[in-house]
Parts: sequence; C-alpha cells; structure tokens
Amino acid sequence: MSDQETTTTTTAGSGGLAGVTDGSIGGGPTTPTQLKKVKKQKVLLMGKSGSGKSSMRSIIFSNYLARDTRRLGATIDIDLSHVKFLGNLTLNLWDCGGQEAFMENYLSQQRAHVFSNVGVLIYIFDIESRDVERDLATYVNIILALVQYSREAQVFVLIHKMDLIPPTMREEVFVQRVALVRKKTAEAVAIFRKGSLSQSQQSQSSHLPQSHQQQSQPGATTSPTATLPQDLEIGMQLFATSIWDQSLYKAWASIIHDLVPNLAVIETQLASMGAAIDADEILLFERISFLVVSKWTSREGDNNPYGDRFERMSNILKSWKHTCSKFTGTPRNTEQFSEFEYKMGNHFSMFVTQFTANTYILVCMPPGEARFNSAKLNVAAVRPWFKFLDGPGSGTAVAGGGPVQSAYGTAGSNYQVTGS
Ligand SMILES: Nc1nc2c(ncn2[C@@H]2O[C@H](COP(=O)(O)OP(=O)(O)OP(=O)(O)O)[C@@H](O)[C@H]2O)c(=O)[nH]1
Ligand SMILES: [Mg+2]
Repeated sequence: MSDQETTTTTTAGSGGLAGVTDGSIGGGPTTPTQLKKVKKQKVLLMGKSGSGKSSMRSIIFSNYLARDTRRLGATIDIDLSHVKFLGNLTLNLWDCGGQEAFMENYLSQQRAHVFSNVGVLIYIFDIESRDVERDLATYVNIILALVQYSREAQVFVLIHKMDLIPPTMREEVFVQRVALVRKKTAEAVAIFRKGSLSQSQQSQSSHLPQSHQQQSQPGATTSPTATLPQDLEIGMQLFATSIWDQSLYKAWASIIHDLVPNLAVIETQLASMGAAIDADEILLFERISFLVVSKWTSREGDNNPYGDRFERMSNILKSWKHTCSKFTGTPRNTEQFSEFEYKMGNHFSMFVTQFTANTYILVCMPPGEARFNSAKLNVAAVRPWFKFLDGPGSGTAVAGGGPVQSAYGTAGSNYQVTGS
C-alpha cells in the first residue's frame, strides 16, 4: 500500500480495538502547546585521524555502504553539515579532522569557537591504534575544553573498529578500554576542578601577588560556566562499534534518542497504539538514517531473547534499501520502498510502512490474517496523530472524530481484531 492510499471505507468493527473507544490515542490529541519547537543541537565528532568519524557519519546520514568509506579522504579542518532529523531536530554535525595540527588548533586558537554550545561530543577511539597513551592524553585535553565551555554536554565514547578484534576477545578488550577511558575522564574532571578551584581562590585572594597564585590547567582559561565546579558530572556512555555490523546503529540510536524533542509524547502514543492493535512490538524509524527513534514492546514481546533486534532491523532495512536502489537504478537517498511485509508462518507477522513524511513504522504481531490487515488499516488511520513528527505546523492536533474515529467507528466491517 502506498503512502497516498487512505482507509476510509473498510474499517475495524466498533468493538474490535481494545483501548480506543473515543477516537483518541494516549488520552486525546496532542495540542501544539504540549509540543516542543524545533531544536538545534551542535554535535562534535572528534578522535584521531583515521579513527572512522567521517565513515560513520556517511553511513548513518548519507546512505554510504561500509565499503564506500575506503574512498574517503582525511577531513581537512572541520566539515560542517546540517542534518534534519524528523521535522523538528537539526543536528549541526561538526566532523573535526583528527590530524594533529588540526587538533592542536581546536584546543588553542579555535577553542571557544569549537567547544561552545556543544550538545553532544562523540569521541571515537580506534581500537587498533598503536599509541593508546597519546590518544588518551588528547582525549583528556578535549574533555577539559568541553567542560570549560559546555558543561552540560553529553559525551558518547565509541570504541571503534571492533571488527578488527577477534570475536572471542571483543568483550574483554572493550571492558578494559572502558575502564581506561573512565579513569582518564575522572582525571580530566579532577584537573578541571582543581583549575577552577584555584581560579576562585585567585579571585578571592586577588590581593596576593601574582607569583603566589596557583596556576590553573595549562591551556585552560576560565569560562562563565566554570563557577560551580564541585558538582561537575560528565554524562557519558560508551559503545563498542564497527561500520561492518549493526553496532553502529545501536550507538547512534542512543545518541539521537535523548535529543529527539517530544519523546514522551511519541512514546505514550506508540504505547496506546500498540495496545490497541494488539501488537507485540512497534519500532519508529527515522526515514533516512533508519535509526530507531522510539519503540514500544508488549509484555509478551519483552520475552524476545534477541536484545539486539532493534539495531539489526535498522541495519537490515537500510541494506534492503541499498539493494532496491541497485536494482531499480534510483538514488540511494530516495524513498525506495513504501511497504514491506513478512509473515513467518505461525510464529509472527510484521510489516514496515511509511508512516509520516519523516518516519517509517514497523509493527510486529502474533500471526493471523485478520489481525494483520486490521493493524495495517489502523496504523494508516492514526497517521494524522503523529503528524507532529514532521515538524511545527504539520497538523499537531486532530479533532476527535478525525481519521481515527472514522476508521474505528464503522460497524459491519470486513476486518476484526482477533485473539486479543
Ligand atoms: N575495519 C574497519 N575500518 C573502518 C571502520 N570505520 C572506518 N574504517 C576505515 O577507516 C578509514 C578512515 O576512516 P575515516 O572515516 O576517513 O576517518 P576519520 O576519522 O574521518 O579521519 P580524519 O578525517 O583524518 O580525521 C577508512 O578507510 C574506513 O574505511 C571500522 O569500523 N572498521
Ligand atoms: Mg574524516
């Protein structure tokens, strides 16, 4: 079914959908005042040259295949790109070339320019790097600059190129590296605190001669945000990644997860829809990157033993998109497909369909033709309730009696929800 088709005639029976009786999802339509406006986030991508920054950016946001990244040249200075993510989030990606001369420049002349107003720092370590000590020393300097200018920034550390480590050793190598990075981060925080403390002592005892005042961290100058250093905490998450498997999608889905505006609204509405259509699981993907924006899992679905199924689905659907592009001769960044169905005998059924202008939705449910068809109709019918995903002014509120009502309210339909 294409995105243009609508479902206004053949609908579920009036008693068929548990939990949706008033034509609303999640307790009523989302009003514009409940929704946050467009958000811009400055995202720094840093790490030494060749660690894989541009590769992952190109795969996630520009539809590159992993093998295409071999052709990427070293990034000169900073490669700035603006990625529109859903309708109301713009990621300003600063892909910072990692050659030493550039790194030194970011830490000195460009310090305030690079490290001010940062929402997220993504720091990438090449697990194959020979000079770990030097990499960690650079990392400490970057963290110091970050906390100096953007204390609230979140830090994501990716231990990258894990495919180059034998599978049996990956876990151990990752755990060791995580311990090292955490230790270095704590050291950076301690240096920063000491520096800030001495700065405040300096200002309190400014009557002392200059030579008696403690020196702060070399290269660090005081910033307006450095006034309360004692409660400094760095919100940090670490991931093992590789461009050759789904691990990249897991890390990047976590990175964008906290940035997406109106997440609570999305989650509530997905949960109501999931329960109403008797699904096991619902995943909401961003249209270009196929990163999972939000998900809902039923109690039954929670028993699924495959904890990595979300990033696997991102990877599978993106590969499928590439395959479609290859065989149709259309550019990779075009839509490629509007719907994908999979019925696994008496195990489960699922479909993936274009949902709003910026999203695809995956619905997984127990088998059954009637349940499947009904779910598809109902997913189509609730699209207007999720229009806010396409940005401000995209039909945030739908009056009761809108499409949901018409889809659910007609008696004597051909479609029934079964087995609920
Ligand atoms: N084996 C392996 N190679 C990778 C991975 N990610 C990237 N690479 C390779 O690493 C090389 C360098 O990648 P880039 O993305 O250009 O590195 P960069 O961090 O942007 O480097 P600069 O722009 O100089 O800072 C490319 O040949 C990629 O194919 C990975 O996960 N595994
Ligand atoms: Mg690069």
